[in-house]
Amino acid sequence: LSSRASGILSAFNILANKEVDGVYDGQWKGSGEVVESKCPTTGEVLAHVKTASPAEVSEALAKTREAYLHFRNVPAPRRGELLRQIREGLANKREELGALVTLEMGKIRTEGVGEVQEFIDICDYAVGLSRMMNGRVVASERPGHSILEVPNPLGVVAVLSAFNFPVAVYGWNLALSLTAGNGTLWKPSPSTCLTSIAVTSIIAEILKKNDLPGALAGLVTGGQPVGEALVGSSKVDLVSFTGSERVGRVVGQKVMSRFAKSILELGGNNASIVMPDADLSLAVPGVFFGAVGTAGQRCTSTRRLFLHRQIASEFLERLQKLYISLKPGDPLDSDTLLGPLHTAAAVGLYTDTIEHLRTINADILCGGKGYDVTPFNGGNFVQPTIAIPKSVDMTDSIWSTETFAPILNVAVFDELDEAIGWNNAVPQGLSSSLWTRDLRNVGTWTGPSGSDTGIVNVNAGTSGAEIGASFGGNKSTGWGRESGGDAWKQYVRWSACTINFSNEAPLAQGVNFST
Ligand code: UN1
Repeated sequence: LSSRASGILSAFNILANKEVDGVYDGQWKGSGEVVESKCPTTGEVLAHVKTASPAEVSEALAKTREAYLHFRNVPAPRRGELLRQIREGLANKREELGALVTLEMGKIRTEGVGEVQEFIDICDYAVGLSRMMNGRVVASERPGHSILEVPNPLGVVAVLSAFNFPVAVYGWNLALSLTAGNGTLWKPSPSTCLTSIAVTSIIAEILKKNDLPGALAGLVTGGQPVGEALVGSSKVDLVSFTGSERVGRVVGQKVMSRFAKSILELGGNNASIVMPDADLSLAVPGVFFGAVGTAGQRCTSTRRLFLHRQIASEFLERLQKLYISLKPGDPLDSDTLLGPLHTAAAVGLYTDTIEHLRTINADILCGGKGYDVTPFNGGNFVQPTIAIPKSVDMTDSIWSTETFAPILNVAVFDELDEAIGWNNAVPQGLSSSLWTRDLRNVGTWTGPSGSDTGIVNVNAGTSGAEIGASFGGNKSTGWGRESGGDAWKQYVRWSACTINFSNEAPLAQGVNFST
């Protein structure tokens, strides 16, 4: 193994090319299929991970349920104190964990560390929340009666997360789930097992110090069979799934068929709209980061760009300059802005989409292929691409399909309403952004005839949301909400409790049932 990799792995006691346990339920184990963790930058195998066997998945589920039965009686502010310690544990390893994300996922260093920061931030949020998870008192129509809306811990939350945010998405879910008094079982993407093992080991240590069962934050690595076992299990009360629309459709239906709860974070197909009055010195770099940051592998990445005719050519000229200045590099180097795609399969999807752009005679302004020279042989590097398809019919697959790669499709408009129509005309509804200095445009954009996405920005790009607001999308993105805002309300069971403290027992609505 390269020294580049082994130093990073040693911070988490992961030994080069040794088999690593990929299951934690209070104890580390793993006797299922062995999967490789591969570095997307160099192609080298970082480690072999022993994933969960079917028996280990059921055992972990039973242990997480048991842990919940204990933990639900721990007062919420004490649960908050646990979150505070987890926050400290993560902050102590921020740089190391960020580097591991970069090594295993391929995103650049500042984004790897930024993702750990999101987990830290949501822990801070959860500490406060632990003293504010309030129900309410409702006015009863009957004398001597109170109605209380009470949140109680829900049970077991299964978190199925994706490769592109191997730390933050679990963090959002775990922080709320723990604060709400639940047990959580995590199935990460099979291609980012090492990161999930490192995160789990940090949390396990803190649970141990607090005499709490490790299965409160359990881990089952593995592929589709592990996911299916969790989604189908009557022992799981809430499934939080991040991934493709195709898989999300199956997950949603399965969970619904047993009347459990789900949070779905599926595809994004996010647009930026630039008005003629926009400050281009903000808008150009904003779109650049949105489209090229994380090599276009965020759910929130900018995939569609709608430019007002008056500024279109100037905007594209300035944007292309930034694209051309990009050099692929080792994402561990602090001056690299463009790392590799996560897998070779992702390069295939990129190539297919470029091929499609060529067959429909799109104008490819820059990019459109791999690099002749890359930092390491074997890395999944592709050139960020700007294309102008001939058609602006958003139902064409080039516009309506999400390709998880740095490809930005551009169209030119004359009226804001037309651009908003395009923004809303795709199945997905995660994020969108408008660049303007005109207050009237802002009102239209954020109002009833405006953008229909779950995240609606003004003079800020489509990606890079903070944890304080709830994160999620509408329509085929799945309507899920995680992280801040009111998202915590999904991680509890709600009961309306009517308490009669009078000496009479009147019926509601004045119904008379006396003999
Ligand atoms: C994702 O792409 O799955 O808003 C999550 C952002 C990040 C999270 C993205 N805070 O881009």
